[in-house]
Amino acid sequence: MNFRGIGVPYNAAKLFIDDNVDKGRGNKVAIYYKDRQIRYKELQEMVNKTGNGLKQLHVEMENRVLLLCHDSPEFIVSFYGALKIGAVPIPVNTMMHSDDYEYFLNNSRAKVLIAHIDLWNTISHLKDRFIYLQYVVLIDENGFASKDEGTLDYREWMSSDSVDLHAALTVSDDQAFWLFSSGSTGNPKGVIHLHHDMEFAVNSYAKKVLRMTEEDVTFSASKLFFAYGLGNGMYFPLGCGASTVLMPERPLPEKVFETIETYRPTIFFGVPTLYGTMIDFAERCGRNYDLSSLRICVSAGEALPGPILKKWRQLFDVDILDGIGSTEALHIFISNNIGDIKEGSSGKVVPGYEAKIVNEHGVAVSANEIGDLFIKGDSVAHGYWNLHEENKKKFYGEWFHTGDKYLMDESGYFWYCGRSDDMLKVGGIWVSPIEIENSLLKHHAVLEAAVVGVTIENNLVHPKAYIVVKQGITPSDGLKKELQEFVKQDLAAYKYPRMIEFVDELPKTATGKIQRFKLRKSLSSVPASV
Ligand code: 3UK
Repeated sequence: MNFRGIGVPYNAAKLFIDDNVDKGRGNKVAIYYKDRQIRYKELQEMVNKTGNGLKQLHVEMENRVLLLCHDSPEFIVSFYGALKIGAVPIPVNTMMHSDDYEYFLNNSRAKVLIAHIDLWNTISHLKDRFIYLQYVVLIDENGFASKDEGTLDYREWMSSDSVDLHAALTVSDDQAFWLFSSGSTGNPKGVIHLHHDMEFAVNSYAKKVLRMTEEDVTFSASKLFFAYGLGNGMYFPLGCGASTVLMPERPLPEKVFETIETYRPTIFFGVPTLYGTMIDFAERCGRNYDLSSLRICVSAGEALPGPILKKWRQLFDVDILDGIGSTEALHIFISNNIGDIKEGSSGKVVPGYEAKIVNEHGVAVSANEIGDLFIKGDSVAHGYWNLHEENKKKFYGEWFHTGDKYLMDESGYFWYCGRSDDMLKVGGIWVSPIEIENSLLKHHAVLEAAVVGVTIENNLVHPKAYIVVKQGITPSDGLKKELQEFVKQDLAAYKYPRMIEFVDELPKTATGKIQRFKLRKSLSSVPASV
């Protein structure tokens, strides 16, 4: 029967999961995880069971499902299971402070949470504050041992369901998934992506820049809950019928090296800080790690310093492609290319996207002039959830305002010049100076605080706090340590200020706004070791 208003069916789960089986890849390994190998056919069955399981929990089209998961087959299965029934999965950062999950759950109004049990245990004390949450499904690889009443065992929950599931009649412009992006004033923004966005990113960056094929095996040290990791480790390989290696542990250099040696991926994805620490580790331990399986490495999140690229090549004989992407754009839209790498630059516009650099009047600047970077392309998000004013500031018709300062040279290479706002990228993760300042201000000794990024070796950034202490308090090294510990406890630990300087006053505007640019300026004349 023909019903009006339904549109042409398009469902990303069909494309990324079912199509692989239909194309004869049923027996091919889709996921390597610890000692498990999950083939496409099995993956499809798990996705269908999970989709059916969600339906049993009364999840309907457009309902949100929050995923608080380590990198694992269950992450991928839950993501596509939700998509297949037209629901909207929202993977979230596993390293946040417990309060942040109250925000994610309430802001998204997710009905169901699928979580690894260790992560749930860190937030379950807040469960009375999750006002829309109805069901909690827990993944516990050591057998189910949840003490929380009403929680469901993932394995048991999905095992009883049918392996058959028809994709919901979503269309290409339906909401597919959200990713939370950190805002400069502290509150994360729900970035809404549509069903067609992943396919667009696969056909542009993954296929045209990385030249990914079904022969590839990907390994992303950046986790799946980041927009970067989500493509690298999930929808790029699945979209090309390739295989992905998932590593649930923290990406420490030794573990990352071991994982590459064990699974022999062909493409590796990391952030500049990780490449830096891996080089350092390899040099210190004097071991020759075998990275010969890699045909290319990728870096994103922040600019890749030229010296890191050079050293990596020297040690491992493989190139790193730096490219800039964002949560809003979904993935990388300006990138270096295989055989065409300009050290220190972000490269050229990825086929399928357009970029422009404009001045404060919106007029395009000439070559070598710094301006604001705008990009255009079909993977750019639909918008932010419930942030009407913010949407007006960032989404200009077809163009997205990245918030980055860039210049393009005469040869079309793009060079990163910094953020338009004060946000810091520390180890590839956004850190809001305001959030750190607010945390420091909770400490009894702190009168005022201002946080800026300090460029350390290799152009990497660390948060530094300038602090004015309250009267009667004597600044000391002991107090510095205490303040660092305090922030580690109050916020996600990675946000603590690596350096602290006590000052008599902070530079401010007449209206009392802290002038962070002045602090940054004073820093540029200070030796890098401070
Ligand atoms: C900065 C870079 C210089 C830039 C991301 C690849 O990082 C990602 O997404 P986020 O939303 O942050 C976006 C912002 O990060 N940035 C990212 N890459 C670079 N600056 N050189 C780079 N190579 O300020 C950008 O606006 O966390 C990266 C793929 C998907 C992503 N979401």
